[in-house]
Amino acid sequence: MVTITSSQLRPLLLSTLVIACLFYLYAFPLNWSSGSTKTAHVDQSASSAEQLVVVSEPHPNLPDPSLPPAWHNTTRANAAFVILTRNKELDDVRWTMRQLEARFNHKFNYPYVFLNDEPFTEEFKELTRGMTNAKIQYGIIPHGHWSYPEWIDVDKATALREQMGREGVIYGDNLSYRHMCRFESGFFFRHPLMLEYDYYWRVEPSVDFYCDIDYDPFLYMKENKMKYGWTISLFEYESTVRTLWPTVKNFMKEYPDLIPENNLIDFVTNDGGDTYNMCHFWSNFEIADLNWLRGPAYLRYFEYLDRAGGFFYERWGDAPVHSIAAAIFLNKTEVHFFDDIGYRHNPFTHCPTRRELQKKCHCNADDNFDYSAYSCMRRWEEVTRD
Ligand SMILES: Nc1nc2c(ncn2[C@@H]2O[C@H](COP(=O)(O)OP(=O)(O)O)[C@@H](O)[C@H]2O)c(=O)[nH]1
Ligand SMILES: *[C@@H]1O[C@H](CO)[C@@H](O)[C@H](O)[C@H]1NC(C)=O
Ligand SMILES: *[C@@H]1O[C@H](CO)[C@@H](O)[C@H](O)[C@H]1NC(C)=O
Ligand SMILES: *[C@@H]1O[C@H](CO)[C@@H](O)[C@H](O)[C@H]1NC(C)=O
Ligand SMILES: [Mg+2]
Repeated sequence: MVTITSSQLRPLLLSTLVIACLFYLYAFPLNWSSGSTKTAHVDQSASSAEQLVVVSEPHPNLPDPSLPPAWHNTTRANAAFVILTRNKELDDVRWTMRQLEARFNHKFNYPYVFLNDEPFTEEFKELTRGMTNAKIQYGIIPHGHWSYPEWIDVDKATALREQMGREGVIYGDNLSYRHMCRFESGFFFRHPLMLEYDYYWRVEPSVDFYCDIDYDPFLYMKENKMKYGWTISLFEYESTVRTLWPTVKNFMKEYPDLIPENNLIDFVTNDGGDTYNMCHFWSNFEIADLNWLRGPAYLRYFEYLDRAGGFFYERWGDAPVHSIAAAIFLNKTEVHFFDDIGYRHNPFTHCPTRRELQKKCHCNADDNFDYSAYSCMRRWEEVTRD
């Protein structure tokens, strides 16, 4: 008779178990794509293994991984990034493109349009070309879009600029900054390279993009008939726009037919239109409709402001100019707050705070600017509340 000691029993039991398992698998092959695995998983988590093995399920708001990604849809908007910049900002441009590509554009390949008042260097072209698979176009700004119009008194403009400099106004004594603001207010959208596009996303060197953008914001704008999109709003320096609102009021009086009744004017005024409350969308980020800017209402408006001279005699920024246009010409269904686009332009950050958005971002929600003292977010919410 064969006696089995307890030390011999263990390997025997083990091999019996293995053989039994193999037989089970042979008889009932596992089908990983069938519902049976799900049942097995549930059974397991119900047992004592629950404490040891925690399976993290995908968040229900994330796209279903078994479906093709959203960007496999080949429908794209007719759109481009537009970046006004100088050759010396090359490294800052690359810094930003890296994030834009990683967070969004490697999946969509929207083209880039670079604009400059001087020719781009070969180095600039070569080292931006290397950052993306998308088409890149490099444009020079026509002289008339970056110079004094003939009706401006240059001596008066110079004197007022020097005075603003002495008063310590930010960019107060800076002529190129004024050309930049006038160009962004009235000309970028009619640069020859921009004429072929319907939507633009404005980007500046050295800005940050913090969140995965897994859908197409251009198509979102198009499908929802939206004309202007933003992420940060804030108060303007009053000393730069003293006569802007009086000029806008005269414009509205002269062209009442261009002003729809149901607009967003209360975003920029707290007293029914009497004075400007300094609120504006920060225009270093914009996703918007080029045909709106190229349309008769906006062009009339820009021409009116340009004639008034405030781009040179004061220091009107393109941000209040665009924002006031959005407020007087558009309604709340046509202006979109891109809460899901985490973004920083020094010194302010928009970082989504809702948990399901935050999960796709690498910014700190505590840095979110939306409800700080200089933000116009509260005004926006009051104005767009139903
Ligand atoms: N080509 C060119 N671009 C400029 C010039 N000045 C400003 N920019 C661009 O215009 C945008 C706004 O200028 P920036 O200095 O960032 O102004 P800020 O954001 O108001 O402080 C940025 O994209 C700059 O690269 C200039 O003289 N020439
Ligand atoms: C696996 O399960 C799926 C879904 O239940 C079923 O369609 C498929 O035929 C099964 N495959 C095999 C080999 O049993
Ligand atoms: C004018 O402003 C630009 C920013 O747009 C800045 O880079 C430049 O140094 C300023 N020039 C002077 C003379 O302050
Ligand atoms: C907003 O304007 C659009 C275009 O003019 C119009 O179709 C829409 O009905 C307006 N919506 C509201 C809420 O006024
Ligand atoms: Mg900037």
